[in-house]
Amino acid sequence: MSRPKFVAGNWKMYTTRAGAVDLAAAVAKGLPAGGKTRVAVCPPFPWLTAVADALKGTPVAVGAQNCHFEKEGAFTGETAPGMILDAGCQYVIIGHSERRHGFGETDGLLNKKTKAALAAGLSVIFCVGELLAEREASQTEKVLETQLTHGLADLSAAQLEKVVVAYEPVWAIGTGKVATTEQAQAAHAFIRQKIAGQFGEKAAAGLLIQYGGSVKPDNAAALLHQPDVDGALVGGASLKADTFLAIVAAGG
Ligand code: G2H
Repeated sequence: MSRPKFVAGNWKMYTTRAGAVDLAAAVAKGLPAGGKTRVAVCPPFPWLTAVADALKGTPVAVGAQNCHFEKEGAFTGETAPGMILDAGCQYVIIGHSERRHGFGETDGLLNKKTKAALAAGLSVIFCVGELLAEREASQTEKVLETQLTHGLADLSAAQLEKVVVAYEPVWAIGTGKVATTEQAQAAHAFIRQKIAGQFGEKAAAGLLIQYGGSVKPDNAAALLHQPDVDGALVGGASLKADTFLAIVAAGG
């Protein structure tokens, strides 16, 4: 099955309001003519509306980087999926390793967030990935299997159509150590096979699986041409329009 490529920029806790709007506008303006790669940017929460407004009428979608699992309530500092949708977003990133390992988010919590985001009408970029110690102990597949089994539990195959999986080996995030194309392809093929077991062959064949972890213009093309790599979740290199656009261009 031929799948579209999808490149998303995760701006993490960077940019000013003006910088975010300028970056979004520069990305939209610089999209390669005739390019088929789908593109999204995920700014910090306070800039979501401003960036969504700046991108109105362009093909660049907007995503948030996290959400709560309740529709509303006394949850100081949290943001409901419906609010993210209302701010003009189409996507939300759930389960980024910086949430899993920096904020103690568990598979059970991430499952609740995923279900709430989908119920609100958002698409989900669901992140999975192993720590260096887990890879060195040959636990990569076991970790991915557990994260997918529990994180995507109780979803239907129809709901999975609004889920993108991002494989982000934690040891490659922001470290400059990118997975080799062989390591990335092997993990992506494993994820697709696991999804086939969990949701069926059709769902697995249509699933977009992004690679994330030190993606840069000089390694993007090789990664994006792997048969099971359907795009990239880009951190550091998404903070400059020219480097992000070069990665988008590598997707075709
Ligand atoms: C992984 C990635 C974006 P970077 O966190 O999600 O960041 O490209 O900086 O490694």
